Amino acid sequence: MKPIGKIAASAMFLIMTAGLSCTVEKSDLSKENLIPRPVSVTATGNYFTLQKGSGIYLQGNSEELQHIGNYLAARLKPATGFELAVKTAGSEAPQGNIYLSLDPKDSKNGNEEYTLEITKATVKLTASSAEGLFRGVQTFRQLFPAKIELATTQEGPWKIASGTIIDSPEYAYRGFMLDVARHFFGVDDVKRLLDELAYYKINMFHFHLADDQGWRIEIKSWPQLTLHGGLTEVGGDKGGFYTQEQYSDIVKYAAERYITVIPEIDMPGHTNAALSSYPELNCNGKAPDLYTGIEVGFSTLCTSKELTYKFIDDVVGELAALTPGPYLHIGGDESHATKIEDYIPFVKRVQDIVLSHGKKAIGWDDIAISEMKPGVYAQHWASVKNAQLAVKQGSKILMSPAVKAYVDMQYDSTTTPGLHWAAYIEVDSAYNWDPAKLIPGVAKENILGVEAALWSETIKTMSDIEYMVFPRLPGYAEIGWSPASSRSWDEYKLRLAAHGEKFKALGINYYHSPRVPWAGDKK
Ligand code: IFG
Repeated sequence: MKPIGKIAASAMFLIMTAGLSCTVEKSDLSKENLIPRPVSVTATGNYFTLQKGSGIYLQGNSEELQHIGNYLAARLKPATGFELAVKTAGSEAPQGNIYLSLDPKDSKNGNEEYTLEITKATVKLTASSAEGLFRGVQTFRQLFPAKIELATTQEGPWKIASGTIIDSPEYAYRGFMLDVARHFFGVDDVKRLLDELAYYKINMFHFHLADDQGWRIEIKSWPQLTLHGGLTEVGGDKGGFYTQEQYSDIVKYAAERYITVIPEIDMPGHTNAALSSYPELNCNGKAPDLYTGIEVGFSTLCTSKELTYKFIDDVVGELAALTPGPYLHIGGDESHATKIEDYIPFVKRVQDIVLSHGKKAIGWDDIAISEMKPGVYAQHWASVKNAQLAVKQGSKILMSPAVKAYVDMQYDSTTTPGLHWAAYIEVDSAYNWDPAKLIPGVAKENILGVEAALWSETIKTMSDIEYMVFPRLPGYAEIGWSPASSRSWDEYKLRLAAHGEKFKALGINYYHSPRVPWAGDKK
């Protein structure tokens, strides 16, 4: 071969190999394991790489933007070791940075919509409200490898797939309820749970603060409620309670994660702790003993005494003043010790008391047998009839069907802890339902949203909480956020399987359901 030919041949070879060696493998944003599944994802095949020198640029300088920028920097720091500067963006758009911007237009999808645009050069997260921006930050976090959630510095690179995500929720109310009355949980446990809920875009935290076994929130005008009523819990261990300062600390922590706290004072039933604290609250003037069992339906406030309504007004007044959110939950369930002719006027009067303190009332759907005032919501848990009654009264329904959404239900007969009076609820069963198709006469337009509930008769520790809540919670979050038409267990279970690594990185004690092909289990 002539020398020039040789040179041409080797040049050709070099170009070929060079060409081969610098073809970066293509990414596919649409194959990322995001939960809840976003409404629309368009992949562009590149990668954005977070670098040591990357910054978080705020387009606008509101306090909320600053807070979200700082929150994101704090989430990314432990595993990457990067001190990401949070700055107000000028006109320049230096490469390798993240841009957060608020574009407050009158958004059609409620105020949680966001758009996440990822290119090789930059990440741009835009939303019409800070809440929407915060939800988009959770999606952004999920795009990184699971090790991003570890608390210690890890090897990079920190690459995420490029493309555009446009997202917004189906339901405005995606909730979780924690019963701290049967067993008490301290502030740190509640904050840890709030962080876990925020990761899956849950936005409502229903706090079941009082029941037969314990009163858990300090009421300054009725101090014995906690000094006596907070002394114990199911099984007779030391109970506990939140001072108003601690309650406010929890409310603030939740608000920083755009989660609204909804306090519940269950009444007229489920009130033994209050009745045991004040003899005068009892019709016979005698205070019952504190109760450490798990029966229900044996207690009732004295609906015929005026003092009862002063008590409720004082409690609701103090709680409303501590609660920035619009809702206050009045319970109303299982009032088997209250005559129906007393229950009906009682529930009407309590709704008025809540309204007089500037809050909207929510009650378990038992309250539908009374008159429900405009704007009062019913939380469906067991009675189809009550839910239909509530819709007939023009109310919206918060869907918490015990057979699907009670996460104190065992996964199967071998689960400890948990109960199974409603059903055994494995992870697939917890996901395989559509709230808008569950009850005849309760359609999507009648539904406020969905809420998973953890009753704590058998739940004693944070580890118990996490075992019962995960891996079912991401499914409820998706039911509340993503269009029902896009949901199928066979597709979802693969995304959930990939979240096993995230649960591990977050230190969550999750149930290793055999129904899920966990990534770590690959043979
Ligand atoms: N039903 C009771 C709860 C709790 C629960 C345990 C409601 C509304 C059974 N009421 O659910 O207090 O005991 O699964």
